[in-house]
Amino acid sequence: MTYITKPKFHHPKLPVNGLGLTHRDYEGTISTLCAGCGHDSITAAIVQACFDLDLPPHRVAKLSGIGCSSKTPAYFLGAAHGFNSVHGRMPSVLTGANLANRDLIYLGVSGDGDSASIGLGQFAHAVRRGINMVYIVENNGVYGLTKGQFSATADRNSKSKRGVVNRDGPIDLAALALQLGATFVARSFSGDKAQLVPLIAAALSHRGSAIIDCLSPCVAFNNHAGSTKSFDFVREHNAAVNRLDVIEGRSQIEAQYAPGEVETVEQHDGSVLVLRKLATDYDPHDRLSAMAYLHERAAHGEIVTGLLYVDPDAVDLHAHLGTVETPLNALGENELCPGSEILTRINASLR
Ligand SMILES: Cc1ncc(C[n+]2csc(CCOP(=O)(O)OP(=O)(O)O)c2C)c(N)n1
Ligand code: SF4
Ligand SMILES: [Mg+2]
Repeated sequence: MTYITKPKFHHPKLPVNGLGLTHRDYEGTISTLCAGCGHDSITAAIVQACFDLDLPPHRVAKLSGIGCSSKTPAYFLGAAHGFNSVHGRMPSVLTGANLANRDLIYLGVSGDGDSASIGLGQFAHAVRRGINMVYIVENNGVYGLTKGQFSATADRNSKSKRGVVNRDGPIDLAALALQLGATFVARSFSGDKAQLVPLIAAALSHRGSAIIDCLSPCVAFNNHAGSTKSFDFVREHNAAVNRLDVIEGRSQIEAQYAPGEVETVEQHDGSVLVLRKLATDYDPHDRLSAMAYLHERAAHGEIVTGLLYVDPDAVDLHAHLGTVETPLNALGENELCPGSEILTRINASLR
């Protein structure tokens, strides 16, 4: 079974938003991810942000690649347009859809493998073109769906569950997005809903490439040697009547802390994230300072979270190309065919 629908009934007194819709109207099918996966928290934050903004779900187009993260669009905005593309190819599909119909709200959801490994080129070109989209990378440093290989965002010298040490340097997608000219760049943590929901809402209101690099722990690939509840132990000590993978449910990791503070978060595998939330006097309007700050804090082993950079006057790909206001897919024959006289003139100008 690839998806499980949710029961339709709900409490009649559920709070409604400005459109008269409840949270349930912004949800999708039941998640089939591992219990405690950070990606589910991001799904909940997307649901909350869209509810808060009174977004009509059918005005949203959600697109993804392949991966556990890329499965998540099934779990929110069930009434939205959806397209689950090929691994690493979501950005080009989103670009095409956006060019054809500029009137929809484009929400791309991807993983660190999807965007920083196989899809790095696609990510880079979508960002530099300034496509009007929200692009969320659910970043766990591994290929969760294919059982925990390092992705290109994994830190040098980090250890996989099998004890392999990663010798490659990491790609920082927020730093890269800044360098590529994204007009909204943020980083957050799946367990910090108080920070993440407003960031998603702000990104949805931004007209340009809005990138959110969201750290999202993978609970499945975190076995400790010697644990009797580890993935390997259970498999080795289990007479198989079915070929099943057993994944232990964990509670989601949460972290709430004030602006300007540093918070250490221990992940399920024992590794530690050192998060620094931007101070309230941080100025997010200076691209160069944002880049310098990211690198400076990274040198201290800290991961900066918050709104790193925003250009409130951003213009998108359609403005760069000078396309008409009417979505291209709504143009009729009259607009698309200028008539033989004008065509003759164009042809003459090209001789
Ligand atoms: C062209 C292609 N190559 C490889 C794969 C196998 N594959 C599926 S998902 C995945 C990695 C997913 O990692 P990530 O994007 O980080 O998502 P996560 O599962 O960690 O959320 C890979 C390598 C594939 N489906 N297609
Ligand atoms: S394998 Fe990791 S990323 Fe995939 S659903 Fe499980 S916890 Fe989430
Ligand atoms: Mg991943």
